[in-house]
Amino acid sequence: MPANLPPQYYEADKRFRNAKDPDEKIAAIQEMLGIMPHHKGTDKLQASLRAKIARLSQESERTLATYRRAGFYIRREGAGQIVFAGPANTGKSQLLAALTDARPDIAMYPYTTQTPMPGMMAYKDIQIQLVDTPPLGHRSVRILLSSVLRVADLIAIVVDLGQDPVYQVEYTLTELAESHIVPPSGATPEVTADGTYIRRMAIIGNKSDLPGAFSHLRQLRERYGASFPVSAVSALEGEGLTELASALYDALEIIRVYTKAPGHKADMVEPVILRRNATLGEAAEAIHKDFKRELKYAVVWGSGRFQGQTVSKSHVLQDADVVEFHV
Ligand SMILES: Nc1nc2c(ncn2[C@@H]2O[C@H](COP(=O)(O)OP(=O)(O)O)[C@@H](O)[C@H]2O)c(=O)[nH]1
Ligand SMILES: [Mg+2]
Repeated sequence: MPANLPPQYYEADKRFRNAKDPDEKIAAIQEMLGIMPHHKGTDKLQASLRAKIARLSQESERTLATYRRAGFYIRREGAGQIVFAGPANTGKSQLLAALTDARPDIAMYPYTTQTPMPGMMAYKDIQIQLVDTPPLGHRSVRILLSSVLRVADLIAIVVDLGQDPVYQVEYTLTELAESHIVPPSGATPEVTADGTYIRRMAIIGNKSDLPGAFSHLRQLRERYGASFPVSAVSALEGEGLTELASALYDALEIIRVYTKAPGHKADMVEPVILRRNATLGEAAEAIHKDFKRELKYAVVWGSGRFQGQTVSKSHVLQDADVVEFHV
């Protein structure tokens, strides 16, 4: 070990040794490489860390290939990926069928759904991917599903409003915590030091048509309303679906930005999807990684103080802005 490594290096090294899967290990090593001073004295260490990354990448690919074969890998499509989670029979599959063109099996008995199934939900002029999943509770399901849940943009906890809703949410949160997946609390990074995955979450109370649904919904809102968006729907009767789509879009915390070339009409068909509060510079980067550097300024219609305002890279964009880039 070369001397003079900063304390953060040893913290990252500890994370590496505690990491449970190859991707977490790779992230820790990359952090170590970033922290350590680069000079002759660290050449050997750098080379050995890079070799470790290469080996772990192969391992990670193999794991992913296994998941793909098993169907527990869902390719992300559209403006965001929302993964359903919850106990059996809460109507997750019915909800996917109601909101998308996907046709999952729906049945009165539990464990009808055995693998995750995606579908695309149209919202305004974009498509949001929804993923139906097998119910949590089985260790094998939990292990395989964790790879899907950990990368979701939003986890939608689906509960049955005909039954004790708080119990169902607590059960789901406990199951997710077993996979090291927790909701955000304050300003926290996506993956914390101890390998916990922080994922945004929303609660969907389904079966609003059943007796008792009204008071169960009130219980949900009282208990969780401050921490999560809570929606009520009946997937069976098609009640509340429009409001749900809009609540899910809001919970994704994304914006749509339309681009325009100077002298041309704006492309109002395919918006660029950005995180809420994204800047003009980030919009340019999303289009092409070198574009941010080349960009001089832009003209914005929508969020500017007046229409057609010239703005710089640090300008914060809003949903539905039209942006004309100048290089
Ligand atoms: N009353 C009522 N029943 C529903 C609703 N949504 C689903 N169900 C029924 O609940 C059962 C379980 O639905 P399913 O979608 O398979 O649940 P999953 O296990 O969460 O995927 C089926 O018999 C559905 O017809 C709803 O909104 N209202
Ligand atoms: Mg199902």
